[in-house]
Amino acid sequence: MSLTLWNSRFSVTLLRQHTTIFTSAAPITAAHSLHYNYTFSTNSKSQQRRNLATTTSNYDYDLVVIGGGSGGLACAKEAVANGARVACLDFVKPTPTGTKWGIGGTCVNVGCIPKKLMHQASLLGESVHEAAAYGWNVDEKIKPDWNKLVTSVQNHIKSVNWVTRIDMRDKKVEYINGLGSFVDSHTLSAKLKSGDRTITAQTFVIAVGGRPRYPNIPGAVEYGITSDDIFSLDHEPGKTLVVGAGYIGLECAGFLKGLGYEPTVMVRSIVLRGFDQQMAGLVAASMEERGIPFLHKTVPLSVEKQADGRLLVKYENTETGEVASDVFDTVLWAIGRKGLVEDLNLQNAGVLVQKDKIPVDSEETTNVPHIYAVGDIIYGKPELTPVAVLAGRLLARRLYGDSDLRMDYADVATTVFTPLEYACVGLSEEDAVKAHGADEIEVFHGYYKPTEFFIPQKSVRYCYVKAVAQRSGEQRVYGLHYLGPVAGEVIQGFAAALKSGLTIPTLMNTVGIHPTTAEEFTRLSITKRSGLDPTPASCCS
Ligand code: FAD
Ligand code: NA7
Repeated sequence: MSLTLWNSRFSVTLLRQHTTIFTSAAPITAAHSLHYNYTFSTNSKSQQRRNLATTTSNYDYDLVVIGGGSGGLACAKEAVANGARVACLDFVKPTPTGTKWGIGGTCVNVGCIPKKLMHQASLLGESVHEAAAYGWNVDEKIKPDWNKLVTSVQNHIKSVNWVTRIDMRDKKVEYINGLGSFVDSHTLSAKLKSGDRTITAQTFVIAVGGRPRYPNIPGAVEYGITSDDIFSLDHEPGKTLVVGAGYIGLECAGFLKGLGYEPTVMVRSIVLRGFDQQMAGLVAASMEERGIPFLHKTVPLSVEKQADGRLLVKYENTETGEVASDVFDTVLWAIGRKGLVEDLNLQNAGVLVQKDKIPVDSEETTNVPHIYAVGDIIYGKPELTPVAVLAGRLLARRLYGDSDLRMDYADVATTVFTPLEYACVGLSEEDAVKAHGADEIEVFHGYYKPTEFFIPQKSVRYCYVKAVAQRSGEQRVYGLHYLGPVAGEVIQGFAAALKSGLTIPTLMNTVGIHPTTAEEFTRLSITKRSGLDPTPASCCS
């Protein structure tokens, strides 16, 4: 008896397992798939791609993924699920201070996950103080234990590393703990603990991500640390200079302050480049209000270790030329990340590089047709885990499944986990004005007062939302910006609405959930153009 299969994705799985080629337009039978070779006879782009990805089995693998982080793992697992033979290489070079970690990449080990846990630890400290106002009897002298926090965070990370290894084994992705570099466009050399291994593949996906940059000044590498070290630091960071006012710099300064340390943020030019600058200003102001000093228009010149072990940092104001210095316990560089192209020997494969990143087309193909790239390593795209994951998964489906779906890099929501969190989706006000002209943009905005802030008398000064929209026509919403508690949770659903074509009338006809902070988006009525005061009289007006 033969089983008729109409599902072309399943058909492709059989194709991988039995290396047969068939027309997916016609129904096939399981018996056929085992015994007959079919002729490839379609012009569909996805099938041409799939054909190219698996034309011969002379290679060790159909696919080798270089990099076992968010994008690489998602791609490798999805490729196996669609029938490909896949190996995934991952290797972590230790930081200058010797920090290293396991499988899973940046997000799990030294990024999103430990960052969110430390942010949570810092918010909990705040909550304990608020609890007293709510009637809890709390010991006034509560203090965090840095080593205990680091141990808890690292234990969680190790458990995720372990689960990742098991998951790879269960899903039949061959894990190779080695540093990959191209010998030619179909051959990779993997540096393993046990020696070098040569691996060939029909297709490669480069998902090597990036690592923090160090400034080129005396003492930077010897005495400074980065986000790669902070989450496993074996001593309290103490008074910390955070150099860089991007996403990572502000987040690190935020949780360090919440944990009781003394961070200072050094800003070279502007805060949160690439984000809406009104919101960036409010984020910085909300941090300053909490006692985090910002050294504006300042760059570091040198770091020296004093006899007492503390770090003397000399710095310069770029506007006045004035040179000053201060002493810190820790200097944390958060000045951006560089793509890990160096070890790959991309010239051997003929892959082009642009500013230590890899340019790709809309299907994540590099200039070499059978070599792809996803995640932080690609040029000009958001450096975020869900972006890497979805791009990797969709690529695998296009290569080995029955899909033509491409990654949409537009309107990706994100959150900056500062003490008062900032989340956004879509265009900043300035980008909307640039794209459509100031006359065509209406900005609805308002300050608001979270109900739960009243009893502990928390500052509501910077709780603010705005919607950047088309002024006429259907009043399409181009961007949403939110500064306040649980920002990521608030903006996620609105991101789906925005991608679905949200308009101002729809937003205003949406009934809010009261009393929440997310409902503030449904209560927006004041435009910037009107000049009316966006400060609310009460929580429920
Ligand atoms: P990675 O996760 O970096 O994985 C690449 C892997 O490849 C690494 O393990 C690397 O060691 C390995 N590798 C490199 N070269 C080779 C080679 N030649 N051979 C073998 N292996 C190699 N994103 C969010 O969405 N939300 C957040 O809250 C967030 N917070 C962050 C906080 C911090 C402090 C940082 C640093 C990042 C944060 N990110 C966040 C960004 C997120 O971590 C990255 O976007 C994501 O990890 C990128 O995934 P990837 O697969 O491209 O690369
Ligand atoms: P970003 O967002 O690129 O920010 C880097 C910051 O560091 C930014 O404020 C820069 O100022 C500043 N910078 C850059 N070089 C220097 C030097 N040499 N000296 C002083 N200050 C400097 O990087 P992040 O690491 O915060 O985040 C990267 C991504 O990781 C982020 O998008 C998340 O998705 C995860 P500038 O504005 O250039 O003057």
